Amino acid sequence: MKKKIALISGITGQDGFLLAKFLIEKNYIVHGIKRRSSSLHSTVRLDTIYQDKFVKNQSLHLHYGDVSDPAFCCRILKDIKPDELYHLAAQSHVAISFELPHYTASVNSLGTLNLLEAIRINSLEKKTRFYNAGSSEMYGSLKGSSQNEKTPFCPQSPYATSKLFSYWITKNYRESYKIFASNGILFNHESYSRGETFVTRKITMFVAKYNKLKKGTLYLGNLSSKRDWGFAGDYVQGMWKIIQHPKADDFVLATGKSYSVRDFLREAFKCINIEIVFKGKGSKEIGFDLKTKKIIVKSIAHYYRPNEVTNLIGDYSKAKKLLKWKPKTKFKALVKMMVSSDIKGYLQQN
Ligand code: NAP
Ligand code: G4F
Repeated sequence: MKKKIALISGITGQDGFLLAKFLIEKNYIVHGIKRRSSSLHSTVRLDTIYQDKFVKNQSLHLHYGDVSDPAFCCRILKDIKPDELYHLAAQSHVAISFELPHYTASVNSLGTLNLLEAIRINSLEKKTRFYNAGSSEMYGSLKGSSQNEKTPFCPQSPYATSKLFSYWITKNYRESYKIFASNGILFNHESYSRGETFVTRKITMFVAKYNKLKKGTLYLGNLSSKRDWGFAGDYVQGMWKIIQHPKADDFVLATGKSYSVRDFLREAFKCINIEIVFKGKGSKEIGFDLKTKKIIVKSIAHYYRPNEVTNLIGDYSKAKKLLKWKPKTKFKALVKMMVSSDIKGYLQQN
């Protein structure tokens, strides 16, 4: 049987890597867009699945490109003509979007438009199924008990606002040009491959270092903010299921439970047998080791955002019903998986 061809924008990121791995295991030929970088570091996640480009019959092919370049988007779609296009490329850091709002909008909003236009210009409306990486950040802070596909959006950052354009233009091209274009509205999902400056990975990497050195301070922002944290491995399967669904549509993927940054810290330090307790409020809060009384965590104003989404909880019942998708990994198992992986990584490198 002819192998399916997938194109992934953002293949060098957490989700791109995990999705590529998943699709290769499903016997796809995977093409990915990578940005030119001055070092090899940006493709480090892909090292385990990449073979030299001169090896015959390989499943993974990388192409230099940038989604903010419309000519490139047109050319790659013309050359690859993918059955499935997973658009994951983004300036995905919410705090950085306040520092780089224009850049964030141009990559996240226009990048999506460039790829949708490339499908249309190359007359691939009937051939290429399009997945857009929408975000729970589009909702803003939780008002009711949970957020689903019908909850009104109320973006609270340049990142969330840029993702809303991306969400609506995907819907618009679905309705106007009959492109199979679906939005995933994904709540936070983490893994051992999570970017090092997102809060979960920042914590687990610190815990791994502290486990060995027994010293140092972790500086963080708002410890009270709550997120619905799932495992990225479960979510890339959800992306694939969204694209396999007979009809293009929008789906929330989440766990339905939320935990604070403080909860994450407690659980992560528990993995190295430290009971961490907290004292103080806001940017004066500290976390210390109950046994030794050493201060390990400090909340500082520097990491606070100009506007904060205080809580997010997703209702994934539509995905459960129509896609038969549900998250398999629970919060505690996720924290443990990330801490164990970082401990192993730290010990190998030091
Ligand atoms: P990530 O680790 O930050 O990866 C982002 C990817 O986009 C990287 O491969 C990056 O390349 C690439 N990229 C950035 N700007 C680009 C450009 N102009 N042209 C081409 N590629 C570009 O993000 P992630 O966690 O995997 O998330 C994947 C997508 O899902 C993003 O769109 C994110 O906004 C969205 N999302 C994520 C979550 C989550 O919790 N992880 C939740 C909801 C939605 P470099 O490696 O070169 O930087
Ligand atoms: O890990 P975060 O930076 O993730 P955030 O802002 O929720 O965004 C992630 O999830 C979104 C889905 O909801 C994605 F769309 C987006 O692309 C990204 O993947 O921050 C989580 C929480 C925030 O409330 C933040 O204020 O942790 C708080 N936090 C506290 N101290 C911190 C820190 N966040 C970071 N990055 N660094 C800190 O030192």
